[in-house]
Amino acid sequence: MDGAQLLIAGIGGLGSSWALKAHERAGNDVDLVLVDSDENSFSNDVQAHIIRLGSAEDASGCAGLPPLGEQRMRNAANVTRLLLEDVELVILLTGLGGGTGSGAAPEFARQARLSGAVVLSVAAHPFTAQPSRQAIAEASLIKLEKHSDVCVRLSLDRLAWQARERGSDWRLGASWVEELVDGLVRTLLRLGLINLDMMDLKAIVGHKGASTLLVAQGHGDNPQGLLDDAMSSPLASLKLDGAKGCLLQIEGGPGLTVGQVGEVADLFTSRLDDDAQVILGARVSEDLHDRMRVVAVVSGLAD
Ligand SMILES: Nc1nc2c(ncn2[C@@H]2O[C@H](COP(=O)(O)OP(=O)(O)OP(=O)(O)O)[C@@H](O)[C@H]2O)c(=O)[nH]1
Ligand SMILES: [Mg+2]
Repeated sequence: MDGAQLLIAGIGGLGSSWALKAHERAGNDVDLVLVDSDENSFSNDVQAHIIRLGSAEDASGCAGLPPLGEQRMRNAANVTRLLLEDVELVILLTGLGGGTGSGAAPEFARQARLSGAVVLSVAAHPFTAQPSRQAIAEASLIKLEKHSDVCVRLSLDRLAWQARERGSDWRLGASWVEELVDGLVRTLLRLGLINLDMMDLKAIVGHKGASTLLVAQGHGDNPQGLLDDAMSSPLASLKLDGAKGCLLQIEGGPGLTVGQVGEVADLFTSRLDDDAQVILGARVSEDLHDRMRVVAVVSGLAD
């Protein structure tokens, strides 16, 4: 799609660190905003918009108080309005359970939708060993879901487990989040063989019910492996059965064939409702060689 305005928004400490990483990969065609009350989230050498929630004197977070985070976000509405003016899609990343992300993320999403953007949120849920943070997260998630077109819930337990498997730090090694954002950006920003655009995305997220995002990478000859990879992502729950809508972007190297695209599409859509609306896009990326990447937005799921 030509000229779509995409914004990656990182809210709170964890959200900001993810957003920075994701933006590094997605490149400069995409805008980045970091929203936090903790100065540590804003490294100086980065081209990001910054929204500071709070004064420099108490610049160390909202101390687990979501109402404070929410109030400060509301107070920043004038700044946010300017930032969001031409934005068509917001990819919002946050970790729930603290004060800033839990309070400010739903309010940011609300403001973004008011300004006409589609909002895709990825929210990390705290470790099960942190019950008070879990309670904060649950309350916040209800609001974030309400104000997002798609809200994906990530489990930190599963992320940590997966990072251990890969031998990386769970906090920095959230490569799954980076891949997801990168895939979405590629899907919506760059032209493909079969072009997908914001209208397609809007059509899919317009279905009633819950929705989720999937991302997978694998070998072009092994569609089942791609699906398995998508299903092993650190989402808290994934039940695709009966979904009413699916936007599917399939990306492969120069050798990508129509047959391969069809095979992957069949497999990914086999569990959807018989009458599901499926919108398919495909593109060739030199850097993928014999690998394939799939990004899917699935909607109309049972709540
Ligand atoms: N165990 C552990 N969990 C963390 C750590 N950092 C973040 N988390 C988890 O990630 C969630 C969100 O944390 P942050 O992004 O730091 O919170 P915040 O939005 O900045 O909120 P405040 O700092 O309270 O204003 C928390 O609820 C924790 O579950 C950490 O260093 N150790
Ligand atoms: Mg913090």
